[in-house]
Amino acid sequence: MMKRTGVSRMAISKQVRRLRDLGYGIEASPRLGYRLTRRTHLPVADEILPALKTRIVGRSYTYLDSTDSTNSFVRDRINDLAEGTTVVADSQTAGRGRLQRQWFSPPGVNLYMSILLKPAVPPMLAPQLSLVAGAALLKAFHAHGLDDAVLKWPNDIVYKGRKLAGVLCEMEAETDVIHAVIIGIGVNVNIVGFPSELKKIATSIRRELGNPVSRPAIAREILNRLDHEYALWQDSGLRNIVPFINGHSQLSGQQIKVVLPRTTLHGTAQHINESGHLLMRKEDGSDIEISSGEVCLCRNENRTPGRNE
Ligand code: BT5
Repeated sequence: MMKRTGVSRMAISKQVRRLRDLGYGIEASPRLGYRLTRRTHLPVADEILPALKTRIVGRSYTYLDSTDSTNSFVRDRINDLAEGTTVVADSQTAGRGRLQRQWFSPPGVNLYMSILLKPAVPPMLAPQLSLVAGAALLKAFHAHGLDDAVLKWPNDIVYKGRKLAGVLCEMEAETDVIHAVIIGIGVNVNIVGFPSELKKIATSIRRELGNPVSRPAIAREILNRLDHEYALWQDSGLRNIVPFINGHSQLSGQQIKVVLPRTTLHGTAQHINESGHLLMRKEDGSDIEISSGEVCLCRNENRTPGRNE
């Protein structure tokens, strides 16, 4: 092997040690060489990069055993990292959701990843990237047999009423220039035991399909699809993305409550428009465009009709 590859025996055995540490099974036979007996289920670079067909996403790839938050890891290094840099961790000690909420991030079971993008668009368009990521996630899940996965505007992927994945889009910008957008994606892949506060509201791919799935396979699918949706968005904004999302939107036609900083609105969710905003029909029949906010389905709520809190 040494003669064929020009790589020294020491260099090979160092790589073999590294791969074994990552969980690969490698048998060594004197004179014959090495044989791969078991792949790893970790989303390490060796499992991801050979299968990426991307233009930008995953151009640089870092795998971490553990970090506080992959979004924070990228944010602390924005100026040194190229567009497309992808950071994936096996666990997070301070995984974040929106508005300082926590993202439950235990080791060995899920995907926690952040992708750095540097789009040349005005900062007001950056929130659209949540929907770009949402479309990529939906397509990845549909391709893995989760046909009923839907998007709960603006950033949740929900399966039969339970949250399967979340997107946290963070931006570094000045008034009219984006320095970077970090797309954080958390996916419940093989977790089956949730803490009590999440039991009724969360699910995982494994719970829904009934068998464990390969984290690298899901990661590859998401990254390939994200690259494609990002290219589409750079070409034509959300025009060619929202029709797909509207076809898989949990909220369409539902009674909803939108919690805004100063008020709460009630109405019926309509479609998501090409700006990425949610249209809601109020009880007086007028439509209002919602650009951000917390949305709750009102199905089981008792409330006085015609009142906006
Ligand atoms: C989100 O926030 O849904 C965005 C989650 C993004 C997580 C990724 S992981 C990689 C990257 N690095 C980070 O630090 N974050 C990103 P939000 O819509 O605010 O939802 C948060 C709420 O979801 C929590 O308050 C819980 O109710 C619930 N939750 C927490 N962990 C969950 C989990 N693993 N699965 C389902 N629901 C969860």
